[in-house]
Amino acid sequence: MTRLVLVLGDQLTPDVAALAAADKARDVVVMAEVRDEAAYVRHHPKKIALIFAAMRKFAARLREDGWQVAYTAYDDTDNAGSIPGELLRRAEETGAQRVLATRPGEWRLIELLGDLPIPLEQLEDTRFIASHAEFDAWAEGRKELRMEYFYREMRRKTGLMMEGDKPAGGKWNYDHDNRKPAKGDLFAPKPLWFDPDDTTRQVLDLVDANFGDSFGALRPFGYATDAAQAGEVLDHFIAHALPGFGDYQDAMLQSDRFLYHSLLSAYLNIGLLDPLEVCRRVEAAWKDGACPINAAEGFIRQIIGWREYMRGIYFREGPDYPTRNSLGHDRALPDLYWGAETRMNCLSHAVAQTRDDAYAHHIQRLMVTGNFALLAGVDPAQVHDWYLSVYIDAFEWVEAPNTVGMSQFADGGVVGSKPYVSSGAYIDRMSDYCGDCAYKVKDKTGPAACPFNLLYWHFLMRHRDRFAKNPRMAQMYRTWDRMDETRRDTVLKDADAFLARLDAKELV
Ligand code: FAD
Ligand code: DLZ
Ligand code: SF4
Repeated sequence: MTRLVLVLGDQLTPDVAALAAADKARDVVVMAEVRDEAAYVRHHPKKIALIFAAMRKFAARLREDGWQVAYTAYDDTDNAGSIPGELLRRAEETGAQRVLATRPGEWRLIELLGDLPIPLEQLEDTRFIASHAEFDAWAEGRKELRMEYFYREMRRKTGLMMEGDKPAGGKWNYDHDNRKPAKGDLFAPKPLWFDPDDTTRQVLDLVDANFGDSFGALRPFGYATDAAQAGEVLDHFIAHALPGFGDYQDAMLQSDRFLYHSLLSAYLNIGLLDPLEVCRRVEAAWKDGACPINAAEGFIRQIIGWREYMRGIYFREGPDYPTRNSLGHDRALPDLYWGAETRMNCLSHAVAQTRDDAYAHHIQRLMVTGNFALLAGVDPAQVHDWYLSVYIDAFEWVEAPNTVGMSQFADGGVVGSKPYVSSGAYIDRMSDYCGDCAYKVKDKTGPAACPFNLLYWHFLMRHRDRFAKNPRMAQMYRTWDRMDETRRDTVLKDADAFLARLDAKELV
């Protein structure tokens, strides 16, 4: 009996669970570019283009491998507009009475598939290092789910950078060496981009016609759209950027948007690259002496540590996770996130880069856009929506724990033991933004004071009851209490005035 085999836009891996369990001789693969997936948030046009182009090329590859593929293009006249709709249409067309699917990376779609009126089996996605059962077994009974301990389990499990049962070099974590600020003359390698091929050019025209009004520049488009190209990006990263990856991981520079980052997240997340293979390549480079230990360890930690940990949290915490709001924040997301003019140079740069490339690196996401939203008390659901929309690599299983958990502390401390907040001093130390800003990072009050300086104290005071006893934050409250009272009043008044201007949509 024929079955339908669903392959979603982020499941573009030849041995993804549903394909591995299917029978090429009798089953029909279903792939569909649909309105509901393209529009559940206002995706950046580059993200839609990447997914559609990569889907089309993956479908062609499956056909070459002998699979029967029922592919629906976005502008096909009989497109049902949703994944369940397309499955039902194809079931009727082929007479198939069962569906095999790899479990989607988002509760929304898992639930929709669960409601399908024909039998559908959702197989666990095996493209990860830890299964759900392994993560849950690790988490069970722990008071705190700290990434570092989970990461050590993953090192032991994979054997990556291990010498017997000890970490290579004697330390699990070399993060201490990874905090070098950027200097204007830092010579970083350029990322590898591709000229769009015929398939990609057709997709770009389609996206332009249908999503041209969304926030973000569609062209120039240089992302890899198949596994071979993504492999070239990996080779390029290892040869040119990996050696500097550790040292400058947290740095931000106006003249260089990518520094030593890999730009591999989108390719990993849609299935063009395998996370374990990527880590083995990086380990091999370190063993060959091609990069220092802090670079290799730092990179591998991001993938087998943070990436896997975030996925574990998302599925363990359940469907309500993205809606949590433990700090009760309710401010509307300021228009500057959608490109409205701002005098804050750090935000202006991070948003412009997001608009142009659908990319910003981790510290820009965490300590510039995320930090500002948290300090200003923005509704975390709106912040989550923004991150899910604008980044090329954004899928809810990884985006939500990073945004709702790590960045906005809206999960009440599941992911982080304290909120990631900082004044302008951190941004000044790690970037060259402040020198070119209309605000003065050294000013703590007054019309030119850096808004991060004002809002930092405002945040701490708003949430004093909650955080004053946190041992990692108590020092900040002592510093505040030692400040002159008039000065404290001025800081809070200036912060209130700034927030009022922000709410009134004045230029800030
Ligand atoms: P590199 O700096 O080169 O890092 C290497 C790889 O490590 C990345 O490709 C990625 O796969 C992995 N990685 C690094 N940090 C994390 C992390 N915190 N969580 C999971 N994986 C990590 N990452 C996404 O893949 N999708 C998202 O939607 C996403 N949303 C984020 C939202 C916020 C608020 C924050 C603070 C971080 C978010 N991240 C997300 C994590 C991180 O910022 C990106 O993975 C990274 O910037 C991607 O760029 P890169 O490939 O050049 O990464
Ligand atoms: C993100 C996305 C977009 C923009 N479009 C499609 C699509 O048309 N068809 C499809 O199968 N998948 C798409 N995706 C990816 C899905 O939204 C993704 O599988 C879920 O969000 C789960 O991670
Ligand atoms: Fe950002 Fe403040 Fe620095 Fe301006 S002074 S770039 S607002 S941190």
